[in-house]
Amino acid sequence: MMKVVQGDITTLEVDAIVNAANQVMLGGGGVDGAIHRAAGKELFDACLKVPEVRPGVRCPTGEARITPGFKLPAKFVIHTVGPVYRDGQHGEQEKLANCYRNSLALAAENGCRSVAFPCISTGVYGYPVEDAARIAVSEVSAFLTSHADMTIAFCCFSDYDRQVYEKLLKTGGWINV
Ligand code: AR6
Repeated sequence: MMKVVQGDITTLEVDAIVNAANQVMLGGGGVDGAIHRAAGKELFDACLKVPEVRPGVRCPTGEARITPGFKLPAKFVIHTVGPVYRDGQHGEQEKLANCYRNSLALAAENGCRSVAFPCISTGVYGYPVEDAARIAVSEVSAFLTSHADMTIAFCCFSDYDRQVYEKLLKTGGWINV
């Protein structure tokens, strides 16, 4: 099932929380900073051990990597890197969809039954939340057709984001985007 929650993702008691990271994967601002602060220094050390695929890139845009959650209530952190939004004409949609697809595949591979996502790319990376939410809900609902036992939460930080997701789930407006 899918659900919408509002609040700080670092407090959620789920099997995995997803981090809106950057390619270097060593922390940053926004939800990334909050997750690193709450998980503790061990998360930084675990990220450092993730091999670079090329200099300065541990996780290319659209891909995902998993680490333990350390001090978090969540068992795992799945780090994914959303696209920086330019104008919607530079493959942003496909890259954002890949974030959800790859994060969910990694969660399933690691036996997670409950996963929480923040609104990836919609902060510093500038993705319009309405468009990002349609992609998020579309990918999650497609994934759930073959993983009906899993619970996926969209963890919204703001009232506005929560309303966008709630409206989408209520109207089914994500179908065929
Ligand atoms: N819990 C849930 N959501 C949160 C939290 C929190 N504690 N804190 C912020 N958000 P952003 P991006 C929301 O900017 O756009 C970082 O520096 C926030 O309100 O965190 O993918 C990384 O290192 C927004 O809705 O991620 C990258 O460099 C959403 O999380 C870059 O920012 C995503 O905003 C990634 O940018």
